[in-house]
Amino acid sequence: MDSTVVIIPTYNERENLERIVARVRVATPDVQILVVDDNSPDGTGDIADRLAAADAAVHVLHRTGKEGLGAAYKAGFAWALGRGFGSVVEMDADGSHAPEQLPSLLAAAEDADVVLGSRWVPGGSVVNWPKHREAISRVGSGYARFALRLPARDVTGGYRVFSADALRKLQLDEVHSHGYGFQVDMLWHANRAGLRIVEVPITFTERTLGASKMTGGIVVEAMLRVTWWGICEATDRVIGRHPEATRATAGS
Ligand SMILES: Nc1nc2c(ncn2[C@@H]2O[C@H](COP(=O)(O)OP(=O)(O)OP(=O)(O)O)[C@@H](O)[C@H]2O)c(=O)[nH]1
Ligand SMILES: [Mg+2]
Repeated sequence: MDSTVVIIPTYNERENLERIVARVRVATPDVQILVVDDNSPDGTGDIADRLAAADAAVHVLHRTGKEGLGAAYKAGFAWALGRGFGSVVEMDADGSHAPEQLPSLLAAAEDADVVLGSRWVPGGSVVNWPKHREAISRVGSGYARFALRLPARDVTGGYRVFSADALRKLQLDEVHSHGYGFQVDMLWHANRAGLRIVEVPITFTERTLGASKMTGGIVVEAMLRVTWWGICEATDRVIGRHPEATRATAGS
């Protein structure tokens, strides 16, 4: 089956969920939606159940408690792969990722294993983001890109398309990050797996409803992790254990 599912992780997104699901359904009527809710105290899971009952294209995965974005996505990926979807989209519930731009990401996915919605390529932008958030994101992205030699400008974004084959090659059980570092971790593994990664410009709009789950601690944790991965990456390259080197040897 070559169909697509959009995974929307939710934690306390009561004000946003119905609207984002409706926008996805209008922008891309052929894709399915999976809401992965971590037992949100605000009742988001009940809203998701109601939407799923009213529309056969909407599905819900209830998890017992908040375990972070990475754990929610990994559960969603397993659900999608188990049902034979051909591609899987990551999208936030808070409206930062415009469903109206999904067709351009899906078009790019025809020739790529991984498509990154990107704020930091020509044509990409951020709307209503405080300057300090933009600075943190740009510096964090630049640092991770440099430390891990990632072939992209926006390495922390969460609006992405993965082919099912890409997810299978990625070795998801080696992606351990739960919080903000998850997106970087995924991209790092994708690059090490030799996958074709392309960026597509997006307009990222700051949430207007609900609360951010981002904290200073999450940013610091992500920076420390990236530094450690950067050391692993550099060491692997020096001792010739890097997958790129192994592939080059196997191919020659
Ligand atoms: N299931 C689940 N979803 C989560 C969890 N943490 C965050 N999310 C969802 O992941 C998406 C991104 O989280 P946000 O709080 O928007 O994080 P962010 O986009 O980095 O921060 P802002 O830009 O301030 O909104 C949203 O849809 C959240 O509801 C979690 O632990 N479990
Ligand atoms: Mg957000």
